[in-house]
Amino acid sequence: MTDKSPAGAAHARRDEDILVITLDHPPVNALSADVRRDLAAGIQAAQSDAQVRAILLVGAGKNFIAGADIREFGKPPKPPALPDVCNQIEASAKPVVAVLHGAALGGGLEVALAAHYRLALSTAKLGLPEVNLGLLPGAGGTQRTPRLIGARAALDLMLSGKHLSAEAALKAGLVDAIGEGDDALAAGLAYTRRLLAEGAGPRRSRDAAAALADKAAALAEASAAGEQVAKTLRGLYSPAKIVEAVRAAIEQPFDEGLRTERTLFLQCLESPQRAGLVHAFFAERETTKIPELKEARARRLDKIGVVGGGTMGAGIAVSVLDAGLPVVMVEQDEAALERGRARVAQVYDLLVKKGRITTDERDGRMARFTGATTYDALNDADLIIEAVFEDMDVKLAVFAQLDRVAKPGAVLATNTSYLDVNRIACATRVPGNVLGLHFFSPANIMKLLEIVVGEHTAADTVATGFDLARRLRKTPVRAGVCDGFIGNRILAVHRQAADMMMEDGASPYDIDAAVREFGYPMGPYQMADLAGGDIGWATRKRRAATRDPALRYVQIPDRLCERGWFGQKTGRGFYLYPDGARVGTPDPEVLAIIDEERRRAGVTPRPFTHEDIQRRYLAAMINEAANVLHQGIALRPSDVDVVFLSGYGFPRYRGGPMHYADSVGLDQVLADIRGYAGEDPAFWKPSPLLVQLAESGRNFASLNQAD
Ligand code: 3H9
Repeated sequence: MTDKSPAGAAHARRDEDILVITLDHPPVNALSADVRRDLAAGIQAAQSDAQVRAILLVGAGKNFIAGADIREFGKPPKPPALPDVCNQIEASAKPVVAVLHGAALGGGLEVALAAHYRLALSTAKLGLPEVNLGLLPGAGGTQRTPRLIGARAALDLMLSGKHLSAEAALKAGLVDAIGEGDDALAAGLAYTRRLLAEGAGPRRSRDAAAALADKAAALAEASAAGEQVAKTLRGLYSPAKIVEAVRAAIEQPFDEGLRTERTLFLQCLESPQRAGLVHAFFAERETTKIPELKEARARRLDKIGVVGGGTMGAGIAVSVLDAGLPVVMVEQDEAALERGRARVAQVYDLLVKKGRITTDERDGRMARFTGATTYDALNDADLIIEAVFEDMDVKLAVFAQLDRVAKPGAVLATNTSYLDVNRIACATRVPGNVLGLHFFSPANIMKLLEIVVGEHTAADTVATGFDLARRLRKTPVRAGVCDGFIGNRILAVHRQAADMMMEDGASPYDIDAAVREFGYPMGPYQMADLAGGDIGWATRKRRAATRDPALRYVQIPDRLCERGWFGQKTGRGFYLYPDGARVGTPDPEVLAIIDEERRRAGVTPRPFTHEDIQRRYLAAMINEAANVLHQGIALRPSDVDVVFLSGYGFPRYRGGPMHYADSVGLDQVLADIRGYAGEDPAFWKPSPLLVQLAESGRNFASLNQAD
């Protein structure tokens, strides 16, 4: 072997008559400007080197290439552009082979599609997930993929952003062969030698014609996808552009199609949705960057205890069983335990029915589940999660028992949504072992896990909470102690803003519609009906004694709860749910109750446009989020964004409330709040952090960068 060039982001060396270009840009070989430059130089050098008969592209480390370098989006472009590099690869006079292993995603797959032959190892994950970042495959992917696998399969890949296994990719026609073992270089060299021995020359995807030969059928597939997008991916910008690009692949010659793709890609790149989605991508990867993980390691987790077999306890148990860990559930008596076990079994039976898991998988998971009616059964658990009734005295009693039975070093977690984790910790002799693990319902589905760090919580207890989150495939966010932590504390405030608008003249149906129009899947009153009005009512009653009398209190939700209208589960709440319907219909009686309450409160109703509603709702959310940041309850603005994106349905393409606030401009948000303060200065108090940032011309993102 001869070294042809010094090691760079992509380095080339000859192995007999094959030039091996290794993409070497940790951690995932993203196609940064340096990688593109070196890759292009390698391809060019091979053309004039008489000793080179073929070129092999391989990734260093675990991945081929995870795509374009996402960090470069929004910055001035640096040549060479990726589409040009792909065209250069495809134009090579000598055959180019790509060996795909680990991530071969986005621009990474596009590089491979521009190569002449593709070998995939069993570790390969192939996909065009640009849609998740508000983009479309912009390096020829929208033109080459349909030519290789047809319009329907290409659209499915690009609109879903899903990953394909090597086998699925072979079946689809995206790769030519599957290689043995996990040594990408060895497998790639062997495959390339075989191709050379067979006399294989360049074979260009741009010339593949069979898959789009039936133009009319392909156009019909594109139209069907367009209709589907309009229905199911409502509000998203890039999916329609993907369909348009595929249409160009069908109707236009290749080079013209590439130009169309470029125009559409640049439109997506400039869109605020791309900025929001890329922000969300990085924000989710930031949440584990916390001080405790720098100084401590997680404790060992082999067995998990769950106290309480209600909806929450059962959901947590399923989540833990899914992760391959054994669970022991403790309930107060046999009947309650049986109900808890039945809830867990019911989840798995449903998954079997839907074909998501096999009966063997269900049985395997249930075999890891044990139940008990005494706390002593928890004495060998490494981490115990309490999920009992949301009442401080009940929780204190449970923690006193856990303190008695838990083995030394066991982590004790409370799943409380609001209560003081510091007080709960003090019910034990080892408050350093106690933290909050706030799961969201249904706990086996919702990604968000707030990890609540109390004043006594030890760093390795926190690290263990994050390790559990990783194993459960949750998105963990570190939160400090306060009433409601990050999410529920902020929610309480913007829900209050919504209630005030309801009393002042907007109907709950107007408010829900405006919030949906903003991009939420449902509005706050639909959400309240789904969650059950009794839960919020209990919290309001708990807070009644400590409520600030200067703050306005809207009684409409209480009036509904007093009638037993708790939402879906009782057949009516803010909406009517006749005959167990899951989608509610507006209820004239609710409107009459609201009118009555307005009269009682002496309010003359006034109209609110959808824009008015959205502005107030968001301003209240952003202002309280700023308070949460100011008080150190959340470590950074992007953590607040993640909480709202993964736990509360905030539209992902808007990046989360903090990113959204930056995009609107903090001076604008502050001006709105100051305007509303004229009506109600007690509620609309600008957060000191918001004032400080707005008045110094800074934004929330500047705080993300500071840490
Ligand atoms: C594209 O290709 C556009 C083209 O069509 C057109 C261009 C003209 N760039 O997720 P992890 C970082 S769009 C930069 O924790 P995992 C990530 O931030 C792109 N950085 O690991 C993290 O950094 P840190 C289409 C990237 O093993 C570290 O790598 N491609 C990129 O759980 C590890 O990541 C995609 O959308 C990137 N492309 O998952 C794929 N990718 O350590 C996006 C990752 O500082 N990537 N990083 O926090 C993924 O889906 C996952 O990262 C992957 C690995 C599956 C690869």
